[in-house]
Amino acid sequence: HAADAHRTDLMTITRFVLNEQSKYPESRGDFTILLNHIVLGCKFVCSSVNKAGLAKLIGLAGEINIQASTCSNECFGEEQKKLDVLSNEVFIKALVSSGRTCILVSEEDEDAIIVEPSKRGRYCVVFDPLDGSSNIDCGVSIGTIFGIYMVKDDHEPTLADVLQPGKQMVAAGYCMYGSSCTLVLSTGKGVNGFTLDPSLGEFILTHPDIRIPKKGKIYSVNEGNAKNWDGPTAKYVENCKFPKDGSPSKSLRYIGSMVADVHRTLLYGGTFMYPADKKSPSGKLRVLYEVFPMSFLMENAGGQAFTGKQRALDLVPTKIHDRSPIFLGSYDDIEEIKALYAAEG
Ligand code: AHM
Ligand code: MG
Repeated sequence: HAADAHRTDLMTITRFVLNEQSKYPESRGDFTILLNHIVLGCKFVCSSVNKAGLAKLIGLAGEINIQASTCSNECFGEEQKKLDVLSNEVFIKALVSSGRTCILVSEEDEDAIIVEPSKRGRYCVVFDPLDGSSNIDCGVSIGTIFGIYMVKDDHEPTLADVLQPGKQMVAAGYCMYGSSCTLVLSTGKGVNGFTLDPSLGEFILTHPDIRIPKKGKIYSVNEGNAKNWDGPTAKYVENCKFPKDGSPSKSLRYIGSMVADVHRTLLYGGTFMYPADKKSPSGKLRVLYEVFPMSFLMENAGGQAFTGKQRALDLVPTKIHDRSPIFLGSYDDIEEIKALYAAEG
């Protein structure tokens, strides 16, 4: 039985990537090692996110204990680090110690991190260690987003190595800390999803070859910004609610965590948008570590990603924290948005 075989012949993320990389004779296993360090970061953040509510309670108990001086400072004395700061530190340390990176860009750090020469490798990693900050304190899904570039020779790393169009990425993915912990990855040939089995501490292939439905029934956008939208965005959302061709109106779903909203879009189809508006002419989301990785995944799953002007993966960032409007999702739905922008001129 196929189902039985799966139960005893586990396809872990490491095994999956090793299989993939073995098709390239020049592969030296560096990518697998890098990915293992990213996976370690994801597992750590997952466990911290799961304990976050509990940690507050333990913190309270700690104060009582400290008064009774039964507990050392080590357990409770230090004020708890914010989850996003903690996640950033964990990822930076994991990436540097992999010995496979040369430059890192994190949403949490203003400047890029140039890895010290003795720990350098060929990969550049851009990441948002914990995205969806407004959802952290209420236990709603949040996630980590990452994109990976590769440098060809071992020149001194510079910003030019990461200020590259998204289509040059060699891999991208995200990890969602939700009802389960799910890691979605593309190395440029399709998209695969892995779920953390907490009893094994391993990500197991649960969503092989994810293909986004060609057309969807959902749209996802912060409609509170509608008064500042441009014409094509307003018209598209109007069409979702009051279709002119007799088709049923679409459902609105918006979590406010890009990872969760994009994950749903990948699996169920439809559109996710963070458009430009009069107040933020470049939208909100960051090109390098939000727009690019998600656009890379969308295209690899058969969908599209559009900025309102061009294919998102063709953008050339000029600064590491650049922003861009983004419309991504099902192929046909993004075609509709592109047509509205084309009509606008
Ligand atoms: P953050 O980096 O402060 O968490 O902001 C990014 C998040 C995305 O996850 C999400 O798509 C978007 O902000 C939601 O923004 P808004 O609250 O304006 O709708
Ligand atoms: Mg973010």
